[in-house]
Amino acid sequence: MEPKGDIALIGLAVMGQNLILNMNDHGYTVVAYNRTVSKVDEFLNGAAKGRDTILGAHSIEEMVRLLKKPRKIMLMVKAGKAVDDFIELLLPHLEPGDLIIDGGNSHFPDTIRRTNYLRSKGLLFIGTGISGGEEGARHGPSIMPGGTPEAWPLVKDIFQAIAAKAPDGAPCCEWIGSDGAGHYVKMAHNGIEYGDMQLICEAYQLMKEGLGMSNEEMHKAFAEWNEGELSSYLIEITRDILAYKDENGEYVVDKILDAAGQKGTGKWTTISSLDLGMPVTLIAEAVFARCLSAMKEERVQASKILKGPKGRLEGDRATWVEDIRRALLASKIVSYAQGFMLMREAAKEYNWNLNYGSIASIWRAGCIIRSVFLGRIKEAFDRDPNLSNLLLDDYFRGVIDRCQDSWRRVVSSAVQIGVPVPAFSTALAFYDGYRSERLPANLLQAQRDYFGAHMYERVDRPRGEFFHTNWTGRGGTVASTAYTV
Ligand code: NBP
Repeated sequence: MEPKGDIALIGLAVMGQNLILNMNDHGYTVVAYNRTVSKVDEFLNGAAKGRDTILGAHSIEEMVRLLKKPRKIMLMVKAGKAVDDFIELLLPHLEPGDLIIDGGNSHFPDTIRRTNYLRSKGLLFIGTGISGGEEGARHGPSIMPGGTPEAWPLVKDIFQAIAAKAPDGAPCCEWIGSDGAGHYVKMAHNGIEYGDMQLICEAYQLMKEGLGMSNEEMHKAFAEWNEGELSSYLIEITRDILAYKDENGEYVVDKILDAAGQKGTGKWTTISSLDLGMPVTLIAEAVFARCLSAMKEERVQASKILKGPKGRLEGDRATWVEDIRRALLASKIVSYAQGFMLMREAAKEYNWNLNYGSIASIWRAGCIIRSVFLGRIKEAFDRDPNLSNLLLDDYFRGVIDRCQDSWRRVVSSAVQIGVPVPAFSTALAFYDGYRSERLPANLLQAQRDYFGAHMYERVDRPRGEFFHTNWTGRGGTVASTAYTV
C-alpha cells in the first residue's frame, strides 16, 4: 500500500493533539504516535474520532512505514532528554534527506547541537518555537522555525497553513534562521512575555494599592486600555481575569496565592543577555520579581518587621490611571527595544541572519504577546530594516515623548508611597542611561585600575589605547591585561 502520511507527530499531550487536528483541518494526513502507545488509540477514539486522515501508529516502524518520503516527523514532547531519546530511536529507521522537527520549548544550544548531529547523519532538522498554548495549537499558533535551511521548503506549506494569520492576512510563520535561531527567538518571545506580564502586574498593584480601585473598576480600566495602543492578548485576559467570579460570587483573582511560578525561559533569556553583555534589564527584573514573590513565607515575616511608607496616590484618580497607562506603554517600548537588542547581538554571536521586521510580524497574532503594538514594531522595521534601536524610531520616540512626564510621575510616586515597581523603574533607568552621553563609568574604570591595574581608555585618545596610573605611588608599572566582558 502507498504510504499516505504527509507528516508524523510524536507526543499526544495537549500541544501535539491540537497541532494534529489543526494540520488535519488544513487537508494534511497526519500520523499520530506517542511513547505510551495506549494514548494513540485514546486519541483516535477521542478528539480525532471520525477523521480517517489521522492515522494511528503503534510503533516507530509502523509510523515510518506510513509516511511519504522524504519523511517529516515532528516531536511535541517534553523538552530535554525526551527529545534526544526520540532522535536516537528514530535514527535507525530514517534515510538521508528525512526531516526531524522538534516543536517543544527546547533550549537553543541543544537545537544547535542537534542540527549539527543530524547533519552528520545526512538528516535534516528543524527546531521550532511554537507559541499560543492549547488554543493557538488548535486554531493557529505563531511558529518560529530554525534549523537546517534546506528543511524549510519541506514544511513551509504545512506550517504556514496551520499558523495564525495577522490582521493583514500574513501567516505568523516565517523561516527564522539556521540551527538554533528559531528556538532562540521563541526564548526571547517568552522573555518579553515575562516583561509584559510584570508591567501589567505593576499597573494592577498601583491601581489597587495606590488608588484603592476595586476589581470592577480595574476591569473597566483594562477594558478601555484594550481599545487603544495597548490592545493585546495579555491586557485582554487581565481585563477578563479581574471580572471573573467563582460560584460564590467572589473574585477568583483575590484568592490566588501571590507566589509566581516559572518554567525557565525568562531565566534563559536573562542568562543569554548576561552572556552577550546586553542590558536586558526589564526581563531580568521580571524574572527576579517572580523569584521575590515566591519567597512568600519570608515576605510575610518581613512585612511584620520592616517599616516603610504605605501611602496612596493623591489627586484625581482618572488622571493617575492615564499616567499609569502611559508609564506602562513607555516601559513596554523599552522592554521590546531591549529584546530586539538582545536578538541583534545573538545574531552576531551565532551567525544568524535575523529579519527583525519579520519576527515582529509573526508575533502579531497567535502568540501570547500578540498585540497592536507589534504591528507598530513591524512598521518601524519596514521604514528602516537596519534600525539599530527601536527607541530611535520616530514613532516610538514620539510615544515616549508623550508619555515621559507620566512615566516619571508614576515611578517617583510609587517609590514615595512604597509600592514596588521594579519593571517600570528599571525601564526608566535604562532610558535615562541609554540617552546619557556620559555615564559614571569613568570613575568605575579608575577604581578598577586603582585596585587591579585593569587600565582605562582616555577621552582624549583613540579607542583601543589603554593607560594605567600608579594611583598610590606604591604600585608598579605593570598593568593587567585589558579585557572586556
Ligand atoms: P508535555 O510537555 O507535558 O509533554 C508530554 C509528552 O512528552 C507526552 O507525549 C509524553 O509521553 C512525552 N514524554 C515525556 Br513527559 N517524557 C518523555 C520521555 N522521557 N521520552 C519520550 N517522551 C516523553 O506536553 P505539552 O504541554 O503538549 O508540550 C509539548 C512541548 O511543547 C513541550 O516542549 C512544551 O514545553 C512545549 N510547549 C507547550 C506549550 C503549552 O502551552 N503547553 C506551549 C508551547 C510549547 P507519555 O504520554 O508517554 O508520557
